[in-house]
Amino acid sequence: MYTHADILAGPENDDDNDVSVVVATRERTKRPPLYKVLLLNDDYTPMEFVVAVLERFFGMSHAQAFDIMLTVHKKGVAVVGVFSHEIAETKVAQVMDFARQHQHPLQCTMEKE
Ligand code: TYC
Repeated sequence: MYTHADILAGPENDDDNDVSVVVATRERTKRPPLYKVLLLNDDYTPMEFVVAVLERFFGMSHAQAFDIMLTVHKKGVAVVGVFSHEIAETKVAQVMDFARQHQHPLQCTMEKE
């Protein structure tokens, strides 16, 4: 180390044997957490409405949407997509608003993956 004493002594008189070491630290980049968007089954929302929701808000083909709708109908719940927090929140709000507008009790939620 180049100390105050060394500065006073001058460059020819650096009398300690300290060594300066530069340590490399690994850059730590953290990926943002992802959220699963879940669709829940109920006894009243028409199947065709759920299929329309999956096509409209999750970009699924009709066949894909029908498959996922049947999975929710039979199992009670299914993951319909995985998104950033902000996108997941938007999807949930869009589905809930659309269901409310049509007076269906369809429920959509999100959870950290
Ligand atoms: N269980 C509903 C019915 O029999 C259909 C349905 C499927 C409802 C999926 C909600 O997320 C759902 N009409």
